[in-house]
Amino acid sequence: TALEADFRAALEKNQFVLHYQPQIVGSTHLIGVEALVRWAHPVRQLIAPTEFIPLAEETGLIKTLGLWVLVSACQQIKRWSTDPQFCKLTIAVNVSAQQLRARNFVEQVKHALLATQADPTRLKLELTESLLVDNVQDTIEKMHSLKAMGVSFSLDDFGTGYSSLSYLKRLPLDQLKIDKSFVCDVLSDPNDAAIARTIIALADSLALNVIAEGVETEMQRDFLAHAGCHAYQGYYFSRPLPLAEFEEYARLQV
Ligand code: G
Ligand code: G
Ligand code: NA
Ligand code: MN
Repeated sequence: TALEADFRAALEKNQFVLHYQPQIVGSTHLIGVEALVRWAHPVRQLIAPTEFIPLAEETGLIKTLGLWVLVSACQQIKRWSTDPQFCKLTIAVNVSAQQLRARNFVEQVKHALLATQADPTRLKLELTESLLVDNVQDTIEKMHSLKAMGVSFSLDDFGTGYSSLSYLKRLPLDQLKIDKSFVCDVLSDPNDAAIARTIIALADSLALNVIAEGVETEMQRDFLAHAGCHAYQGYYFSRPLPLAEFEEYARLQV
């Protein structure tokens, strides 16, 4: 298709950019960002990932794009490392199933870290549950290799997939991320409220930290805080921002 040809060309021409969405603890304490990719198409407006990630998955080009995202995030970690305002931030990167399953995934991450000289403890990889359903043993081994370097792991969209609790126990995770579909109606839907509370309690029992995504209002934040979740990401704090705007946002936090 035309879009596919465009997309291949875009990978060669480096037409992608990362936006950064703040992750906050408490009321204002900035602890990190999630990196979210956008396609800076020369003719169209900035294209959202929902428009090209499915295509990238179908064509396998997600592996090339994913590597670009990883290296770019590591470059940013390195750039921030000399600035006292930014050097403690983590960057969370989304990892697709195809990327993780690649035989050389661990090598790719190591290479990205070494080539950019980024501090591995600033890199967080976001996995989704669907990704953990098959090849669990392989996933666990890869996670252990990367954790040995200092990389951390978050389980994205938690509660929406099919992973069983027995896998959860075996995976060397650091964080559960409460999916935004539960946060959205947490104040009005008792089921969503119960699910959010249960995920927070589960994280607590497994000694994992927990972050809620899709937090849009102060009342949602307060509900979550009351339930024991103290890390948040969402429009209430900020939408995903281009680098310069994110840096300006961060400077205003102190
Ligand atoms: O960024 P947005 O805010 O529109 O993201 C939409 C979807 O695209 C989300 O599900 C997000 O996880 C996914 N996405 C954004 N950036 C990346 C990326 O770098 N890699 C992968 N695999 N998915 C991404
Ligand atoms: O799928 P994943 O969890 O990786 O992607 C996060 C997605 O959620 C991105 O598309 C991001 O733009 C979006 N997002 C971030 N904050 C909010 C929010 O407060 N509300 C909603 N509806 N979406 C959000
Ligand atoms: Na994510
Ligand atoms: Mn998510």
